[in-house]
Amino acid sequence: MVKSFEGNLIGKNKTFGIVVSRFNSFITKKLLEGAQDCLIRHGIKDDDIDVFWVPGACELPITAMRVAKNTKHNGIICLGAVIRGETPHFDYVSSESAKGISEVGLTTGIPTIYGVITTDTLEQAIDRAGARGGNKGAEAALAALEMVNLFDKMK
Ligand code: INI
Repeated sequence: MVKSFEGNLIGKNKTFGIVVSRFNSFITKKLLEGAQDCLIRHGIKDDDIDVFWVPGACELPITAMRVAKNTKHNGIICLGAVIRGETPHFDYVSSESAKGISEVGLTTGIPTIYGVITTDTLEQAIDRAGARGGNKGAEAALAALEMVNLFDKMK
């Protein structure tokens, strides 16, 4: 018989670290609100969420790695906003943060979720931070919950 494994979205007794970039904080604060709200509505206690602020998306990976090494958290959510209209090194910042965040998950085994908005314009970023395009922070929190629960089932 085929065995199928899937994570549910139950947050009870789980702890999460959220690493969030201060760059474009007008957007990232909305992502953080979305992520926290989503975690709390899925049963995670306030005290079981730690938030770590960093200067920009480039600092997300190293900080996520530090959080992962503390092993206190079941999952890590990285939040940032890279907007092409405002930076000539958009490609560098977005690809380095994506690669780095993925590496944290691969090397530590702790679900480390990429919740970085990469857009051409500020308007697109606003759309994805709680307006028409939903909230990428809440989506990242859901992915983190699912992965943590999936890994529990795989033990
Ligand atoms: N960091 C971001 O999070 N988003 C950006 O759009 C951005 N731009 O435009 O450059 C950005 N740059 C800062 C970078 O992440 C580092 O904090 C900085 O280079 C110091 O290491």
